[in-house]
Amino acid sequence: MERTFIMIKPDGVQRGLTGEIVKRLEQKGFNLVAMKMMNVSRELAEKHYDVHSDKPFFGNLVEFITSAPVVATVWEGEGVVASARKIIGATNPLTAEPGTIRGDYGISIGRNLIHGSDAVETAQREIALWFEESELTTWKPALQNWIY
Ligand code: 3AN
Repeated sequence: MERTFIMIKPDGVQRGLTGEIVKRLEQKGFNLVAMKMMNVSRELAEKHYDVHSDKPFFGNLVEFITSAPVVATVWEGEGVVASARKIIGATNPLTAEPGTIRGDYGISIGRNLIHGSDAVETAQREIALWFEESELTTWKPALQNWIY
């Protein structure tokens, strides 16, 4: 089954949106298989965002993500990578559709509340970067037959 990495960023945690964000993904029918609150080291932040290392906002991005705790999660389900990106909404919260997490709760591109892997291969890389294999559970909700 497909998996994706979703991180509630420091602004999402500080604004008390952790429960709301988890709720939206849970109620869609996706299966939460790992979750931890943590401080992010500079090394982890730089690795996570290494595709942006030459961008002008890279320094601020690393500074921000290491500034306060985040909630790192892994979700499982059919098509979860692309579907979670839709639920999250466009990178710029001002252009993200209402009904998406960023569209409903954000204003600034530098404070867009949540990260979601952008492709299946990226998700595999990010899950391995953020979680030990032993932290990933494998369980199936009893309701699964009513979702698929
Ligand atoms: P997404 O998170 O929607 O996949 P990316 O991967 O393009 O977006 O960007 C990663 C993160 O970098 C974004 N979540 C945002 O916080 C930050 N970012 C992207 N573009 C900008 C920008 N022009 N100015 C400031 N921060 C940015």
